[in-house]
Amino acid sequence: MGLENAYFGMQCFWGESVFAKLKGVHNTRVGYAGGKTKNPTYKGIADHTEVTEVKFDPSVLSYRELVDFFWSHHDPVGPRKKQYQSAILYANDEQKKARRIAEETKQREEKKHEDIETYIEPIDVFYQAEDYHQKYWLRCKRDIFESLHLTDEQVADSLLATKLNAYAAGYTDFSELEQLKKEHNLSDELVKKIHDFALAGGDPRNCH
Ligand code: MHO
Repeated sequence: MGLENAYFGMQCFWGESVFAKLKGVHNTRVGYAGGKTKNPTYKGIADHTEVTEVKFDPSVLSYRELVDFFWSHHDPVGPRKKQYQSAILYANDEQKKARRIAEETKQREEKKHEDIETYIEPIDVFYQAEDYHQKYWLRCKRDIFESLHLTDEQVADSLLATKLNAYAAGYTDFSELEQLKKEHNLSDELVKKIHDFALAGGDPRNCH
């Protein structure tokens, strides 16, 4: 299965959770990209933007669909500082072709709103952000998170963490939760907690 990565800046990268709603998304990770400074950190982000890396299966979900989803799930009107600037960072030739889609849709948006700040560039290096930023909303649900016993690597890089992070942010399509339960032997109690929490609307601004 040939998976691809796509990179988007949509303000605070804790919003990575939104991509897990899409079928065909296998993982999300957050990091810094779009600048020239080497080894940025959250406190020393320099000229980089907070970016979500979306790992997806192009036979299920097209890059064009992802770009449309990007436009409809954040506010591209700026100006903001570079850290939170809206951005499309394309990763390969196919996506470069799709760059035209990004630019055309940007022109369309510009007819509707002034000051669209979105920048469109090839990705150079994606610097993975600190562990505490990965799947932020899932980490916030300490009791659920701790009972999963995931390593930091599994948090940054697994379908389980990607989907559960969306439920922690209030996603309520539970059709995939049963499957995850089976695959990962999640207890009834844990699944009920995830379910109830998502139905309550998530708790994203009330962390720790
Ligand atoms: N401090 C802001 C943004 C965090 S994001 C990782 C907030 O609490 O929403 O830049």
